Amino acid sequence: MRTARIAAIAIALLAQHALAEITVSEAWVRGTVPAQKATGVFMKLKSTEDAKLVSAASPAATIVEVHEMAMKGNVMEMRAVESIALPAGKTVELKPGGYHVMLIDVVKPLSKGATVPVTLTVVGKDGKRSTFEVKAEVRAPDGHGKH
Ligand SMILES: [Cu+2]
Repeated sequence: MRTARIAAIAIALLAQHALAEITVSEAWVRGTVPAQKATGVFMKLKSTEDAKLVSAASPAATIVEVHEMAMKGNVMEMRAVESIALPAGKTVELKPGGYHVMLIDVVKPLSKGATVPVTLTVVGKDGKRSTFEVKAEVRAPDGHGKH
């Protein structure tokens, strides 16, 4: 029910403000094992206009953050970022070792083959926000999901 309403709002906003159109492909989430509390969501995003991804939410986890992973010296570090830029017409990839959506305090283990809804909030260059839902397919855990 909540999902349907979010989708409807996103469509309404698009119609009113001619916002950037975002195409999402290959959305997936790394599966978790029972003791594991955090994992990442990855996808490819392409916007028709300059925009930025500012936040994410999902019923699969208590806390959802937009993260970046980068080498600092010779240590791989992860941090929350305010936004991820989506330059017009360019495909931005959220992938292991780079940007990702972080699911923290996963409600229950995510097993391979399941689908996780993730709601993304994007701000266009005019400052208008829009929200849309992505279905991320759960892939096999590989033990690298813990940060
Ligand atoms: Cu992370």
